[in-house]
This record gives sequence, structure tokens and C-alpha cells, in this order.
Amino acid sequence: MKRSLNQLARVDSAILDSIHARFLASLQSEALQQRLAAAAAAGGPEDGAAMAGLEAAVRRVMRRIAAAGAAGALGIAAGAAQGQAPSATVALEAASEKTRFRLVTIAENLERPWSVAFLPDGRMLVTEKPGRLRLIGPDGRISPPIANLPEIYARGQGGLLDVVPSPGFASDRTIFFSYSEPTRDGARSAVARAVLDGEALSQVKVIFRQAQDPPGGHHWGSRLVFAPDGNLFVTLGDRFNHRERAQDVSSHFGKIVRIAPDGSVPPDNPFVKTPGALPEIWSMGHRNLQGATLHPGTRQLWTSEHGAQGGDEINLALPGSNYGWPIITHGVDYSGAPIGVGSEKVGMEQPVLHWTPSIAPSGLAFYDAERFPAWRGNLFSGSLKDRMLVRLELEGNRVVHQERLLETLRERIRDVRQGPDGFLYLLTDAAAGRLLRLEPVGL
Ligand SMILES: [Ca+2]
Repeated sequence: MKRSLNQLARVDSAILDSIHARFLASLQSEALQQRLAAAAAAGGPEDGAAMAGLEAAVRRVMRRIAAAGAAGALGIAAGAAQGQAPSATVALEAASEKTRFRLVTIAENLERPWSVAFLPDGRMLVTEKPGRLRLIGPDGRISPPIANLPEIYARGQGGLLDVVPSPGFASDRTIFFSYSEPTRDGARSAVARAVLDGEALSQVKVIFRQAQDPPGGHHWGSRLVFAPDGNLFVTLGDRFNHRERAQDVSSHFGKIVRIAPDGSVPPDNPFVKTPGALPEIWSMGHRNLQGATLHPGTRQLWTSEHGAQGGDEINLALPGSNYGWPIITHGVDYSGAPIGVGSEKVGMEQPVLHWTPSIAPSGLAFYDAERFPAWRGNLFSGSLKDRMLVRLELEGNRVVHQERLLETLRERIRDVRQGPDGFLYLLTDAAAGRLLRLEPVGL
């Protein structure tokens, strides 16, 4: 009986795959591409978001068709009431080229979760983009929203975004978080620090604000990474309608900045002596950086960013370097028109890797723990548009192989992190998003 149900689930899954593939093919039609391009040009959704909306509608219908049997095979878990711990549901078992693993649901019904961070006592902090911060226990129990967050501009891709604990969290109980801050004229990226005091924040202090604050909800970047020297990297998007300012050192748009934990400028930042330059700038010419992490060996900063149509990038972000946007890119505009001068220019850096067509990368993490020996040294990136996790093998600073994982899950992967327990953790980007954990099988 069990075997026949499994067979049925596989058959249903194959039929759904076929329907889904035909639907995706229909999306490639020229007329639809033009409509999406026009929507993007008008400041609408970008990076596949419009297509994702259409897909989501079809997926809802497909889920109803799938009902019980095939739903299990697709890893679609039934929703649990918020505040209750799920019983560590196994959502999926799969094989990578290098190792077998299973995917376990740790927490669910998180609204548009964006970032997960780990505390020394085993609890996790998760941001929800609409403007809530929650604690999640090792058992998956979700806290009420943490009190005393500042006012947040939750629009488009903006909202409460990254969160990281202070390197000295065990003694200072301090966390750092990035968000879109409303102003009279629009909004800007901001970074705040605060003491986590039970289920509330105290001593909230804004330590960084973007110099410009236009309206508009797109391209915030917004990853936070502590460097080994104790300074904090913050990635800042080009705010979509202001892309040319990624080349302007008097603007924070399209930059990575480096600040001290109190918000002051480290005296060895690369532009501190450049007249007219904002002294926080570390590197420039970026578009929308939604992934950032330290290389476990070199301790250098690696980042990922969205291109327009094609030209998503992984970069090794070196001080004072110019990564080219929007003068050079390996992609084209949503209309199909070329951008800038091509894909190369003297004085501008080439990416370590580019994805053309785009995958819309979000969340970036090197793996260097013991649970998955075969994955040590690999770089993992979430993908929003292609709904998967990509595993990159490196030789030095070159990517020599890619593997696409979790494609049958069909979830937009917003964040990927290595936990202190050596497992890989993921967040899915959905109205009822999930915190997932990858565990090895059969090792
Ligand atoms: Ca570039």
C-alpha cells in the first residue's frame, strides 16, 4: 500500500512537472516578455518578481490539484499554528553529486523571512520583511514579535532585512540589524544596534543612514557582515531608479560600506582622503547585493548581486574597487536594450562568476563545518527566480563547478547560513515562509 502511494505521488509529481514546464515555456512568449519589461521599466517588480507573481498563481492551483499524496513528495508541509513548534517535519530527502541529505522544517508560517542569525544559547533570530523580528527556539518555537523596533518602511523589497549578533554577544547581548527607514521625502537604508533584553530591544541606536532618501521600494541590498577586525560591512543597492549613482562616490547607492560598530568611519577606509567622497565607502559600482559572507580561509568579503536581465554576479569585494555597474555588465536591460559600454572596461573589476540568464541570488554562505565533509570549501547561494540552492566548487578564487540543489522544492530561497551546529540553514521567501535545515543522511 505504501509503495503504491509513493508510486502515485511520483506519477502526480511528474504530471505537475510537465504542467509547470509548459507554463514556464508559455511565459517565454515574446508578448509577455515585453509586458514584463515595460512593467520593470516603469519601476515595477524586478528580477523575475513579476514572473514569480504569475507563477505563484499557477502554483496555488497546482497545489490544490496535488492534494495529499503528491504534496508530500513536493515537500509542501501543512501549516501549523504560529507559536507552536512543528515536529521537525522531514520535507525532502535528496542526493547531491557529493552527498545525500534531508531537509527538515524547523519553523514555519514566517511572513517573508529575510535573515536568520544564531545566538550562543542555541536560539535563532529571524527577521520578517514587513517589520518583525522573532526569536526561534532550538525546538522551533516562534516568539511573539520582539518589541521596540524602529519605524520601518515596508514596501516592495524594503522592510526589516538583515540581522547579525555582535561578535561579543555572549557578554554584550547586542544585535545589529538593517532596514528601510521612512523619511519625509522617501526612505533610506539604515543600520541600528540594540541590546536584546528578553523579548524586547533596549538602547536602540541608529549607527548608519544612507545619505540620500528617495521614494521607491526597490534594490536595498542590505546584508551585514562583521569582518575579523571588528568592523561591519553593509551592502547597499542602487535603489533601482538611481543606478548611475553607483558610480558616484558622493552617494551611498550601489556601494558596500565599512563602519565601526559605533557607526564611526575606520581611518583606513579607501575613500577617506578622496575629496567629495563619502568616507564609509569600501567598494562601488554594485547593483543589488543580497548576499555577503566571509571566505573561511582568506577572511575576505564575498558578495552576490542581482543583474538586470542576466549579469547576476559573485564578487570578491576588495577595498576601493569598482565593480562596474551600470557601465559594464554581462546582462542587458529588461527591454533587451544594452546597458553601458559592454562587459569590460579598464579600471573595472570582472566578477568571479556571472549568471546569464539570471537566477536572482539571495543569501550567500561558505560551508566549512564537519557535518558535510564533501561540501567543505563550497560556496552556497539561494536563488529567488530559479527556486533552488546552488552549490559552487572553487579552486582558489575561481568557480570550477556548479550544482543546482532542491529544485523539486520549488521555493524561493532567501537566505542560506551555516549554523554553529555545522548544518546548513535556509529561509524560504513566501507569505508563509519556512526555516529549513539540511542534514546529512547515511554518513
Ligand atoms: Ca559588476
